[in-house]
Amino acid sequence: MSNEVEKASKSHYNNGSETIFDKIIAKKIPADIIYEDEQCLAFNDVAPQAPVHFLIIPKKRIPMLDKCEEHDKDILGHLLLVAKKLGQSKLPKGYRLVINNGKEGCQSVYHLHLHILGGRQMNWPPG
Ligand code: DGP
Repeated sequence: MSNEVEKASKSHYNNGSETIFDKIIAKKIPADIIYEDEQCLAFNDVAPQAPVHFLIIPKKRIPMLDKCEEHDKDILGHLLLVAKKLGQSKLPKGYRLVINNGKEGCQSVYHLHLHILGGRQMNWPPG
């Protein structure tokens, strides 16, 4: 079992309580931030799975995709458009977008995040 799968197996939905990503948003702990606007933050993943691997998170505390509602459609669209903008500029040959949702989806941090991976040929199907 990989480290990331093990972490996900020990994590669970936390009723929307604070996560490490809230501390990154509040700048209480450091992160390698590559983009920020009023609604979201992007920073390099601490455990990269590809030469380029960063995360885009909403500043609003949304624990996971499953908890998104109709009123979250603007922020969800915004996250995708930021992913496109950063992906196009940093990974012009292509990139992958991943959202892990829940235990079997391998989610370990219960604050919604998009993984953007690239800088090498991606394989399919993913593990
Ligand atoms: P997921 O398994 O989809 O919940 O991915 C969570 C990701 O978050 C994982 O790839 C590692 C990353 N991560 C966890 N804690 C930190 C941290 O404190 N800083 C940064 N930069 N990344 C983190």
